[in-house]
Amino acid sequence: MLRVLAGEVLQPPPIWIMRQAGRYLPEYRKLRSKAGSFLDLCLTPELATEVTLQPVGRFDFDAAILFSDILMIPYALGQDLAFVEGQGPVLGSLRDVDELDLDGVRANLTPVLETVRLVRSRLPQEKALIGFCGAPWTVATYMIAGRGTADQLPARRMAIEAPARLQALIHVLVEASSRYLLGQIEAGADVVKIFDSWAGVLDDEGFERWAVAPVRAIVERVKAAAPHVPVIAFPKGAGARLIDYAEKTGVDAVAIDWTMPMRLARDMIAAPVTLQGNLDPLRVVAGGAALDEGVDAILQAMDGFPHIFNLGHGITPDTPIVNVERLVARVRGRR
Ligand code: 1CP
Repeated sequence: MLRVLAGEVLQPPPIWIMRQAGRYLPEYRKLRSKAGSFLDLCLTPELATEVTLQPVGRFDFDAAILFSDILMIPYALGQDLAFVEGQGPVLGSLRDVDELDLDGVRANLTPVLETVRLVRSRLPQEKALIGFCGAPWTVATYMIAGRGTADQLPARRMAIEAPARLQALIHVLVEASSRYLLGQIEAGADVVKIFDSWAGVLDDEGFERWAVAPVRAIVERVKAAAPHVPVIAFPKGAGARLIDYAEKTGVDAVAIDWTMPMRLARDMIAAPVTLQGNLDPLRVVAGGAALDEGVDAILQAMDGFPHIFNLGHGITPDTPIVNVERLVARVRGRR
């Protein structure tokens, strides 16, 4: 995967999948029920390490991704956080931005950095370890709404009605995310990924200000301290705005969601970057011909280009394991 991130074309491409550790795996469900809360799981290095390694052991993926969550940053900054069964994340009301404690990043996320260290020490050398954080905009949407919403209306309203307040929050998140990613790199992450799952709900001006600029600021910070570590960004729903996203942010790779044809992304993106993606997760739920055809179309579109195979968003809990096996075999040309 590191070779492809450096621009090399490999056949077959490396493969990992978003949310590869999670509820579709029986071994995850078992460990999760023992761990107590999801937050406890993320903050217990021994357990988080095991969960991180589970899918790599089972499917022989080319990379492991740290088991944690993008909402660990608000937690570390002092905002109350709980993951409520059947409901998802619930955050306490957002205090004055000045009360968010940047020193909390290193202080409260020490166990997560310890997980990175443990995973790197147990992961086979030829597999990459991906560290990650949420992009400031996406993390802000949860901090502002206090939960997941269908359209992130509360944050979008703030972006338009109170941009100075949002800017202050984004500023804190850029700083927190930069420190957090550098901590993960120090602990052994080979690659870092910035998840901007809600980039697509912004208008054009908003996209520049809230999605592009903060990610560029983080990339600059990371590259200044760790120039050799590749950065992947996932600006979900960016659509036509992918054209100069990589150039403007300075990332090494862009993860593409399933709504964007890979051939279009390949031809449209101006910078010479690696593309990751982008099978519709529902094709893995369905399996059979729907899966095979989806895989083949992506492989064909990316033939001759630096490509990391992945889904266009996270794998869903109802995905049959046999379909994941079929996916990996198909990508590697064994089915
Ligand atoms: O009880 C459980 O098992 C909780 C389910 C769960 C899991 C498995 C949550 C709660 N987070 C995670 C892990 C997670 N989250 C990883 C681990 C590594 C992996 O295997 O991929 C990663 C990278 C994330 C990142 C994440 N969390 C994103 C960005 C990527 C994406 O999927 O768009 C987002 C938006 C979140 C927020 C979040 N955390 C959890 C949930 C259910 C949600 C979505 C909330 C919502 O919008 O409704």
